[in-house]
Amino acid sequence: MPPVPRWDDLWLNGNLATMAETGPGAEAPYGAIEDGALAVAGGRIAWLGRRVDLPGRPEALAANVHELDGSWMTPGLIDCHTHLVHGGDRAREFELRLQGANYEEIARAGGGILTTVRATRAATQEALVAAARPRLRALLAEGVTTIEIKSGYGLDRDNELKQLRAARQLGAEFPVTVRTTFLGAHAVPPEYDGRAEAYIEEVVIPMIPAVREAGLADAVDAFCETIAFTAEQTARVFEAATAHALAVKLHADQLSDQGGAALAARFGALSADHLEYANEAGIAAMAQSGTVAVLLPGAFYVLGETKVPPVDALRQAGVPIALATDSNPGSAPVASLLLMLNMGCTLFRLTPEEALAGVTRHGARALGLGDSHGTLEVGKVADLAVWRIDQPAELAYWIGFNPLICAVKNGVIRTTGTDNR
Ligand code: DI6
Ligand code: FE
Repeated sequence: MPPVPRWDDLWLNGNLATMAETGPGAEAPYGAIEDGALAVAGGRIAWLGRRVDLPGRPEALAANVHELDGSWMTPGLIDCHTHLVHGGDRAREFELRLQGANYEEIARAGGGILTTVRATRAATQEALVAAARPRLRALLAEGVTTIEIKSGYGLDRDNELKQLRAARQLGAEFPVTVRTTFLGAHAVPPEYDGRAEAYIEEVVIPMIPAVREAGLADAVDAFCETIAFTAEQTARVFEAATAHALAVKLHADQLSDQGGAALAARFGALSADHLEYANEAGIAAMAQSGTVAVLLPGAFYVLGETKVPPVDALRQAGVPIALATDSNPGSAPVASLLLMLNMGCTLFRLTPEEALAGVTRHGARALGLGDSHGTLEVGKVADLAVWRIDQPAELAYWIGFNPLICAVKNGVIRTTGTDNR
């Protein structure tokens, strides 16, 4: 009788960019192990290392042996900040901005986020899911295996719940982990015009225990900005989230310095996102609290911003830096995470290695998934991406070219239709 294989799958004859800080390969750039091997059992990574160190003949070790054929394997990519579920689009505002209107003026005139609120309220859950599917497919085709999706275009109880349910439905339909974030404090809805406080107290705060009990939200986010909510209002939301044991995240210091970075840190936020205008004290506080900086170069690019986030200061303080699409109809009509790697490097001067860490190890941490996702390490979930590239820097180098061969979600191979083998 042949020996019973120990592993379900064994990947061979390629290179691993583990992105890990400890374990095999950790001391090399990208945590690289050239001519490596990686084994999967029960949907988790069971072994990885140099092929020559495999404890036996491949066929004797695993039920299925896969040929990497010189390609590179990375952790599955993580898009840790999106507004993927929404009604309609804002191409009209794109045209207006090209004619000179700016994002804040459009928002103050009742357009911007509120345009999308009207379209989202008018859509059924099924219509929201249908509209999001092609964008999600585009992200999955680039090796994304985990995505965060926020609410924030419903701005009343039923419509926020509808958005969160649509996000959960996408997670049930597609081979991807969906983390949902309640962003009730995204904008003041028309029925509360001029009464932001009342909106926070009457709608946002009561919804926090409701979304938690319904299992519809993994975290709570807010938009702290002159066109949205003050630091005090944001703190009220965070107090409620904390009281109900929900993690917090913050749209912080995107368009102006609101002390958002320090506020996020004060509440031990998982992440503070955007951060173009973050100040030194806020960055130091983030380093202390272990809050991840999520940089969103797509929004920076689309809005024609000129003030880049303080990357050097974040680096020096040792703040982990993640990168995400911010996929949303207004400031970031983006459905490519690979493009964000490129823009993170070209616009924000991240290194390609930092950019890749931003959509793997640090992206996982920004979602509270650092123990289970984001690196190639024994015991972690087998979410993997396999690329037809000669070196990992190519993931940030190409523009509009997708070198993915296949992705693996919970140990199961997901093909994409592209044939880069
Ligand atoms: N900042 C953003 O980049 C998105 N939300 C936010 O608070 C933009 C949302 C939109 O314009 O629809
Ligand atoms: Fe956003």
